[in-house]
Amino acid sequence: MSKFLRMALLAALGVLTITTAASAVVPDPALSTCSLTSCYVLAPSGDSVITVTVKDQFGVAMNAASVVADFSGCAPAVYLCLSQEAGFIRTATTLTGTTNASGQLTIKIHGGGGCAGNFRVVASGVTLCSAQQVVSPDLNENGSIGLPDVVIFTRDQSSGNLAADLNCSGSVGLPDAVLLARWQSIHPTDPHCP
Ligand SMILES: [Ca+2]
Ligand SMILES: [Ca+2]
Repeated sequence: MSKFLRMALLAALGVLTITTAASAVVPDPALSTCSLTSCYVLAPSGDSVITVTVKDQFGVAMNAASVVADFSGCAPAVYLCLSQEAGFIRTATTLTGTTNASGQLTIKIHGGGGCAGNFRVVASGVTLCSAQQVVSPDLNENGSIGLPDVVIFTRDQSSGNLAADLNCSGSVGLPDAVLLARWQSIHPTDPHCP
């Protein structure tokens, strides 16, 4: 092998190594941030906003990373309204958006229903955070907050069903009833859930 050919092969190998390293950049949950806690309140008005900042294993903000709010671990008890915020793609159980140049994304989810399951926020295939309980003031999953929800709430309060634990306190009581009344007063409906 000539000296020239050997140098050319080494140079090509170097490019290949660099390319492989660059493609291996993935989100690092330890360096990223996510505001989702263990209990999430899902409402037609999308009040419970989740904010994420996606960073890779080098601590560098990831621009244009795909971030999925994944309710598949909760389906079919949870529904997502047919209309969502601009820039998001909806399926029956997921809502997908894209980070900005700072690696940030604000996720406002319009939906209802609740479950004890696994709701995850996933960036480029890596789980950033998760909630084991999803609750909702829209207890009958019809896209609005009204009398039927109050009826179900009363039943859940009697039975201790945490589906009505609207303040994620671990029990159903007066504070949750106050929250439901407030929702019914301020956000009984939303244009995203006709
Ligand atoms: Ca309802
Ligand atoms: Ca509560």
